[in-house]
Amino acid sequence: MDRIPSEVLNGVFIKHKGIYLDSDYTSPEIVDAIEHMETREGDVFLVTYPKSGTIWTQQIISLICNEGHRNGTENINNMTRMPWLEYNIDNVDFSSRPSPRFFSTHLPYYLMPRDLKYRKGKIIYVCRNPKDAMLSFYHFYKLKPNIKDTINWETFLEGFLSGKIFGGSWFGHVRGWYTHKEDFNILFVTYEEMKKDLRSAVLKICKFLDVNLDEKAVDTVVEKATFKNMKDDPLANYKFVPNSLLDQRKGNFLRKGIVGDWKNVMTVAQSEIFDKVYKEKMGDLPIKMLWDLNEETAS
Ligand code: PPS
Repeated sequence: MDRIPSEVLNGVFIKHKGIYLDSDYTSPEIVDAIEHMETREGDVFLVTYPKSGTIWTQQIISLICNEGHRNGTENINNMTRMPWLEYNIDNVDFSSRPSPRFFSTHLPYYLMPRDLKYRKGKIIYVCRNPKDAMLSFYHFYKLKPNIKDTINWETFLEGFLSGKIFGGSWFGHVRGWYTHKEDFNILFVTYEEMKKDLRSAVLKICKFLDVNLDEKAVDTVVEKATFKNMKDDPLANYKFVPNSLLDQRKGNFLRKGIVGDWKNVMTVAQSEIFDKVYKEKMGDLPIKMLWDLNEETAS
């Protein structure tokens, strides 16, 4: 995997401190400033590698923490509720937001606000098995108007495995956050556990956030966070993002929402190459990856 698949980077991404940033919407200066951002006790940061269940978890957190979201009396989209740290496209003044503040980010652990290392603020890290994240990412690339080249699956796979892709390396991201978890007040959740048992995942997040919801409220959170309902929910489905940023005429952000879709696309040879890289880069960590809900195979 030494060859750099330049099509995957396509000129709009710039390398900065080990990751690739979308230079149309952020800059090294913006990212560097985040390290010095002041955090507060009540802050909640949702952290993911791209395509791992971010907007799903945004919806869950927002529903848990806002009665007005649960009962439909507030008309605020999830990106407004949980703005992106490094892609602050609406120029939100983070410092003037009332507590508790909520943020979303794809940043690696070492670029996060330094205060977080004093366990000031909570982090929810969502991880998805990398074969499904990669496939979801491949489709997402097609929605980004600032990527002009048509990228084939083979090339994308190379880019993903070598980490030369928007967001950087999946392996570096997950490994970094996992091995530095003691430095943070952090809850790890997986996309697959949310798929398997959404209610249990919601309760786990409630506990971490110190929010007590009655049975009915939990039911509402679960109901409104299903794939089917999120797809039709204008506050949650990211259809509010303009086509100039994300062209959803070419495909849906909420695409399939399943575990194991990679099996429909990856050849046996591609999967074997992937497994080899996975073993080399992650094999020493006690992380259990669920590649398919039917199989319960963990590695
Ligand atoms: S991004 O661009 O990084 O913020 O994307 P992200 O939100 O992390 O990931 C998008 C994938 O999450 C799926 N998704 C869901 N799956 C199951 N249930 C619900 N409710 C849900 N909401 C979003 C979304 O469909 C993308 O996965 P794919 O595999 O492409 O369908």
